[in-house]
Amino acid sequence: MITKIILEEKISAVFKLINSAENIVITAHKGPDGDAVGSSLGLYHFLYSLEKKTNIILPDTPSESLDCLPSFNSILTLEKNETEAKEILENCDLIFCLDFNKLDRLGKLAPFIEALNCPKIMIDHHLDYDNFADVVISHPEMASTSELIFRLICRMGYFSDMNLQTAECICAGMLTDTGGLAYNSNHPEIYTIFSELLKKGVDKDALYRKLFNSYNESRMRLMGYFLCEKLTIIPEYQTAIISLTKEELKKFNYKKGDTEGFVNMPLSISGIRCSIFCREENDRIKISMRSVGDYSVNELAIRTFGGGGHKNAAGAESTLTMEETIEKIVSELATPNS
Ligand SMILES: [Mn+2]
Repeated sequence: MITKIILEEKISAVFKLINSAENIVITAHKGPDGDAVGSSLGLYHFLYSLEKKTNIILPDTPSESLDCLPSFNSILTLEKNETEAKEILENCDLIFCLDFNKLDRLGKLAPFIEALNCPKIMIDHHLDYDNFADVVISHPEMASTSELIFRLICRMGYFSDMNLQTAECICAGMLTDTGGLAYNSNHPEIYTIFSELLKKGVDKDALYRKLFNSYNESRMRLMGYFLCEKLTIIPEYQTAIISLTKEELKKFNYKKGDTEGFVNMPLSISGIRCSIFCREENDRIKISMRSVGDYSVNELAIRTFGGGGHKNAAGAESTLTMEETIEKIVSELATPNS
């Protein structure tokens, strides 16, 4: 049995909106990860099975490791398909906002979505959402948005119609947002859902290999450099900090997605409770923060650079130099969380 965590009134509101819509758009956060893409494609395949004209429009291109997902190539991005994307948005009559809680998480796509007059449905699991949508399904206690998509489809009465493509994409999102069921995955119902997805025919083992073990040689060498040359441990705060500059990334032929998962690695050192990864991108420093146990990197992200996320996984951006960014983080590590 799966608990009915989404309110009944929200389920019926979404159901009604889907029924009366003809041109549906799904969008998700910039730098789309496995959960953003998995939940979008899962919902996309489901809506297609209802014969609803649906498009996925993302701010930018997802990492290549996700191209194993069915219909990955049908995803449009503002970055690469601007004219087509704008045309579709002009005609859309319902929009799903998945895996983000604030419009600015859409980057350059944000003003276009904000300007739309059609109803917006937000489905997400990040803390502290902005009230920009007409229907909000926000459950920070859930490990992934993909899991919420599964729950939504079931509650609307379509579980038995769920096709393999939908199941596969949901499975991918649930796997990637839990590091392959390594963290954020103590909720027993996650396994009930996995069991149902496997019964739909998903080859979880093959999907795992494609998602987590399909990297290129230069990524492996970059990882070696990252761990060997760049890892700094601050024992008094049980914290690891690692940085990579643009020049360093270039040396290893860095491609988008190549550093995905790096931030989690120092957490496998016994006694480390917090890992921080600073990566230079364009004119800023992207900061990823991960923790284990009670230490909240969400609070640290808010305190340092006004970022945010979840207790054990958060992010922020800095416009300071790399040195200044790290200095600021280290000085804030001394401040205990509330
Ligand atoms: Mn997510």
